[in-house]
Amino acid sequence: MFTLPDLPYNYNALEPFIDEKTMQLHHDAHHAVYVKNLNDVLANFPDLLDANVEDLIKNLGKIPEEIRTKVRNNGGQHANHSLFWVIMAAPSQQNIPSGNLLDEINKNFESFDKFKDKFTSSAVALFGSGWIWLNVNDGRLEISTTPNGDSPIMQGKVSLLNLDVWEHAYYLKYQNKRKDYVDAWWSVVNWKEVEKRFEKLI
Ligand code: MN3
Repeated sequence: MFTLPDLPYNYNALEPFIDEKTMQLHHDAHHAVYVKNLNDVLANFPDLLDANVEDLIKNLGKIPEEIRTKVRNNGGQHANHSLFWVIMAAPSQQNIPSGNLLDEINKNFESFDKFKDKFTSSAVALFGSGWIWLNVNDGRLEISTTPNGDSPIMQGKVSLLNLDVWEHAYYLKYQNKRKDYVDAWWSVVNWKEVEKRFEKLI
């Protein structure tokens, strides 16, 4: 069975950038439902219920066709949110990455500010619901977007960082002002965790 991971901090830890009520609903209602739906759709497939969610969505071609779309949507969203919670943390002094990750960002995007601008514009430009990602693809860093619950894992990529731009992630506090949400979100990125994920790959 798949289980809803606990948040690694309190619901109000990301205030004032992301509000307590949004975090509570986002985790306890939205993410919980994706996990429940995934377990329900796999109820008759015990082998798949034992899988790791990342392996599950990496190999969608092996999922029986009649349940594939539901596994893609709910498995994708389970994996996406599980990453999203841990790459955020209470606002700290460390607002930018350091070490090897910063070097690599500078190499691929010229500077951290240019990286941030590009990521932010991708987030603002994405039509409808979806996610923005920082991936390692063929040994290089790239920014990508996915619609709905899709994940770069489905394309064989590894992600270091993601941002949820579904309206449920920001509507209570920011309404239609997605850019304000994205600008605020940079203050709660957990660069230590993102660096840790990068170090594991190199
Ligand atoms: Mn969400």
